[in-house]
Amino acid sequence: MNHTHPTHIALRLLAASSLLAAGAASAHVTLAEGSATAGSDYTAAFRVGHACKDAKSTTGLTVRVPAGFAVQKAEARDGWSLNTSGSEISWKANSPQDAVQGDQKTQFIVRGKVDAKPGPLWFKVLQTCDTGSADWAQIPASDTAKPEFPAARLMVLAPGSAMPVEVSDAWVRRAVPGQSGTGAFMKLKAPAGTRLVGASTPVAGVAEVHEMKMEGDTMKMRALSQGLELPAGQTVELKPGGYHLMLTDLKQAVNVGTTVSITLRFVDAKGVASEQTLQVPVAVAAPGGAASGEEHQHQHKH
Ligand SMILES: [Cu+2]
Repeated sequence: MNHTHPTHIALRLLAASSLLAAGAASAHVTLAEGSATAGSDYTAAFRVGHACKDAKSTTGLTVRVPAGFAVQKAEARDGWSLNTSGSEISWKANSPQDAVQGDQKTQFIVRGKVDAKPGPLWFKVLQTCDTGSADWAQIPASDTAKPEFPAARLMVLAPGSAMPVEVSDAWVRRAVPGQSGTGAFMKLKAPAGTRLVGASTPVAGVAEVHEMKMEGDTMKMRALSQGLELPAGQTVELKPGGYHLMLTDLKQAVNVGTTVSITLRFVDAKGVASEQTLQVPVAVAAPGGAASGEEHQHQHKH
């Protein structure tokens, strides 16, 4: 897949603000884009990736639209009937064949405008299945609470506050058992200028923003103590042989076929901090690119 906005699908960007609790399980119904600026147009794409417990398929979805979101249009789906009643939008499969099967992933889309004040805005979603249903309607009592059936959350941002950074082509280099470090690479594009100041991941004790440079005939690496500048609208590439995220003190092997959760920390020009958590796939080399950089991987001279 080669999406221009892989944050939507390929990377499964889960959270776009420090206020968001990370790590929504894939079984939950969540919004593909977790944040939006107050007053802006917003496409609410409700992601369904699992049927209800013990069910084979999803046969219906009902979104209870909260005050604070003005619906412009709910998108019809082939083979499904769409009904709007008051603040409720419902899709229903016309036949079992049209239902969303098991682990098939899809999105139910509602376009509109965010009228709410900054803060979390909750969309309660009833998922109905061939057997039973799941009502994603719980609003967590705190940022760290993890209810079993959380409502889908949209974090409404104040205009001018930290905008999510677009992340594309992210990957983590595979690390075999016993290997102490590896690197993570990606393209970053900040809509408003910001600075990548740090990162963290459960798989490594240390995650740092590094720069790699030739000094004479030696490749040297150093941590960027001031972070990495991301000028507005420009794509900055973290790649083997250049800027990268260095993951050291690895806690486990990092295997191809898995993903690594990485939280990036940003500070914008006004000093506003934000963070984004990504699920980054593990690879041997850059997706679609030439294998390179392996030879530089462990040349640490800090
Ligand atoms: Cu490094």
